[in-house]
Amino acid sequence: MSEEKKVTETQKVKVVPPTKAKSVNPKEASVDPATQQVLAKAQEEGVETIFDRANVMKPCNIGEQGTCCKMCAQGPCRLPLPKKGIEGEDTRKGLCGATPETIAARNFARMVAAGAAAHSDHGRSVAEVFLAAARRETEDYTIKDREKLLEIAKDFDVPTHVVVDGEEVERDIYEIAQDVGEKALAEWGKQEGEIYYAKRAPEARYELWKKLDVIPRGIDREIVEILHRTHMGVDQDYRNLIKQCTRAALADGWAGSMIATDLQDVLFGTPYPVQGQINLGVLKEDHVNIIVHGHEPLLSEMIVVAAQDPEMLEYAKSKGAKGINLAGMCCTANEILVRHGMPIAGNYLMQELAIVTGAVDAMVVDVQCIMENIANVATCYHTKVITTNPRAMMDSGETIHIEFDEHHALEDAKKIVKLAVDNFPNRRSPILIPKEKEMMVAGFSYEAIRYHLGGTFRGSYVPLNDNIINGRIRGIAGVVGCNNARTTHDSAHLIVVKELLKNDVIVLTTGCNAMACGKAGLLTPESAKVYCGAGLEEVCETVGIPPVLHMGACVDNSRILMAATEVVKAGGLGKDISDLPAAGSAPEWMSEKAISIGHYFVASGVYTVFGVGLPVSGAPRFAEYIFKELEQIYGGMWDVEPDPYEHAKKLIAHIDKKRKALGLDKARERKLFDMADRRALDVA
Ligand code: NFS
Ligand code: SF4
Repeated sequence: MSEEKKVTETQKVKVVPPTKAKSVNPKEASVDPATQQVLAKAQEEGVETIFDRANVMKPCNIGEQGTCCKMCAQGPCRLPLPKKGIEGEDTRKGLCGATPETIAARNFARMVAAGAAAHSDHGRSVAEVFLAAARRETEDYTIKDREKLLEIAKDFDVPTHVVVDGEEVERDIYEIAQDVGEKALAEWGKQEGEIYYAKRAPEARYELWKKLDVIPRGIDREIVEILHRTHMGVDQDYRNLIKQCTRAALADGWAGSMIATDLQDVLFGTPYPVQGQINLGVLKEDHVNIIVHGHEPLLSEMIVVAAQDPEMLEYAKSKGAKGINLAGMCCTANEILVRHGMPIAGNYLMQELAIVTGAVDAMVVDVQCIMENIANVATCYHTKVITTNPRAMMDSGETIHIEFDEHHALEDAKKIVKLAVDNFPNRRSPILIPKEKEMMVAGFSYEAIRYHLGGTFRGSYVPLNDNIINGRIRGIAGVVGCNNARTTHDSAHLIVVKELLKNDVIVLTTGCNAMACGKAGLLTPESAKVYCGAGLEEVCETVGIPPVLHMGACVDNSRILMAATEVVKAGGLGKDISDLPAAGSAPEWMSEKAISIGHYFVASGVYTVFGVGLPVSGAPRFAEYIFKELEQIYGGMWDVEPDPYEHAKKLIAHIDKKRKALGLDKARERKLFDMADRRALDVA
């Protein structure tokens, strides 16, 4: 591609400052002190953020119930619940006769499709880069984790050894990588059969999926089929629509996302515990600050390298900076944290605020969860917003597009770093970097958990299972997902997690929940003493792990599936994921990806509770189906609970139900104080 095409500067757009009356009280907007301070700065400087907009624009009541249909131009057909509720038969219908159930299920299915597509398209990009590396078409990427490659080769039926002169020898690692890369990439376009990784699930789960006929054939196919089925006048049975949701969601969790995770591990290294720092306090006034924001680690991995380049550092010094400081935002941040210990500036709702500090010289974005308004906010400061992915460009504000290409990734990365350095002398607004920054330990891949629990030679999940069986650990919760401007930033995340810890539930986390936990100091081994019940505290202290295990980005929810599978395989806790004393939660979800994740958790046998609200309330029979009937089918089901205390109670109640079914309730009774004792202990 020519230079002109690769670097484009778009038109400047005027930013409309908010009126005072619209501004939200920072203390009500977030529980994070750094967020509060910088939000106040934004308001003083007349810069509008999502927090202010959420204060003014309320969500649509009909969309919120899931019962607005715009699948064809005879609509939008709007079917809100009548104020006095439904008396007698529900006669609501769209023009074509679509019931609220059909409409809500179609809308739900499209969220699954979009979420699965987002994760999986990320996975596809990784597979493409992986294949380029395997074919040695690029020098910038290499095979870093041989062991992991050999392990996944088995799952793809790729031979790792050949017989030469009657002797078995290992194949060239790049040859293996090529075969794996080709088979992995083919998972997207496969039309029949089964995705390879379905067999990674516990046998009972695999057999159940087979019986239910929900094993994905190929990733793209299942997503496209949702789009077809939800077109006007196709699938009009919410149960049948959910069945297709299962195929697409499993194609996300057990293929698109899982392949992304695995191949990233092979290219960049499987995460093992590393120390890092988090919150806006990681920005440095006297350094060039670059924020990498979005989801794919492909380019940011190269920016990590470019930012440490001695020539670049010299160049930064020549511009008056002491060095180059690279920090992450959203899941790109998690990716470079878990592999390099790179600092994180904040989670989803803080992206505009990072710019408002006045100290960010460049914000580099790739795909997903990037608010369009960062481009407007950047025009009020000196920050350059750089888009890098051909799928994700911006019309707002004044952005620069430097397209990333794996064949000269490091060169692209250096160009970006240089641009940031050149921008350092242009800082013009007063700088406010809050002092808040917390230490954290992250990088608990399921391999790392195995290692930490059992040691190198005897790495195993058995000690974890033993502690669940003896009741020191009550159960496992995967608490994940976004921030949502409709709720107080981080508040529900922290309440849910702290309630779980207090009740001896160990927490696995990813995404923006992981960052909320990090900022609140929950990702350190020391936090066990402060927040955990006696049993969990003892285990964490003995093993030396935090009670909340940061497993990575949102595609790494696939690691949670694998960890759950390892727990099943270690024995003593049933035969399937649905037997485990475990539950899933997304207290502040907002993205369609969260719905896809939620559904693959459910279809994998996990009881999954969402906060905020789910757009199904306008369709009572559909809601009943996903909240109750799915349990009969999958052993897992959806639930929704906006109140974080109730939310945590529901998770714990489910864990106890499973303990009872396993005959483990007695073990816990001996261990537990009652709830009142525990409340008195709570220092949070
Ligand atoms: Ni997950 Fe990560 Fe955050 Fe939500 Fe967005 S960053 S992929 S979608 S908002 S957790
Ligand atoms: Fe209305 Fe049916 Fe068209 Fe939906 S598909 S907009 S319910 S007519």
